[in-house]
Amino acid sequence: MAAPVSELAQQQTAKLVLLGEMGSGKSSLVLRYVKGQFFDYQASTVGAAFLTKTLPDLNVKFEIWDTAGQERYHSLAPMYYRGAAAAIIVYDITSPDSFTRAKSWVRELQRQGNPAMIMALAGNKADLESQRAVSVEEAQAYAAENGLYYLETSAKTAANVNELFEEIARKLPKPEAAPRQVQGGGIVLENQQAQDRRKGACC
Ligand SMILES: Nc1nc2c(ncn2[C@@H]2O[C@H](COP(=O)(O)OP(=O)(O)OP(=O)(O)O)[C@@H](O)[C@H]2O)c(=O)[nH]1
Ligand SMILES: [Mg+2]
Repeated sequence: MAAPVSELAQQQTAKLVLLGEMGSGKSSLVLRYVKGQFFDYQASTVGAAFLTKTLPDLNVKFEIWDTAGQERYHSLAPMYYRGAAAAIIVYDITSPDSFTRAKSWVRELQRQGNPAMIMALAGNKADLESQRAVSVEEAQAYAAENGLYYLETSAKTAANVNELFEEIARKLPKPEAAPRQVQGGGIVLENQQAQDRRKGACC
């Protein structure tokens, strides 16, 4: 019996960038998601860190750029968000300044990012409810106005971390499948990236 189309689908590679104020928890979210780890002391990122994660069920491989929040690295950011299929903008629910900074990242991406980019807003450190300084209602309203997918997360407890990345993977536009005739009369489906690779296309 022929394999279902879903089994023939090519793996999709998607560039994903994390942006947000220093200390909001970008690296912690990525480490929790990719390695299942959390550190109470997490060194501040220098430049950016690169990690990958494959989601076999969704046929997606994320190439993740975890950027540095320190202002002095701001000028490097376009290098990481350009060409990204998705961005996670992180703020810390105990820090109103980090929410303001998140909004300025959203504005920058709206002006200079890929117009088709999927943008997610993550209110991190949700485990610190007693120190909350940004309400769910305010963040939700802002996200709705700006077409952002919004979740509160905790890298510490792992709450909503898998959900955040998986929902982004589900929202990625599917690569167009073009039928290709093969010997024996069968048809295989391959995506545009695979076709480009065969043609030797680059970058
Ligand atoms: N309680 C709590 N602490 C967290 C959480 N996420 C991160 N932290 C802590 O917050 C601090 C900063 O986390 P990082 O992941 O380094 O933050 P970052 O956004 O990568 O910071 P930069 O690399 O400097 O931009 C660390 O001490 C983490 O342990 C969380 O969900 N809950
Ligand atoms: Mg970091």
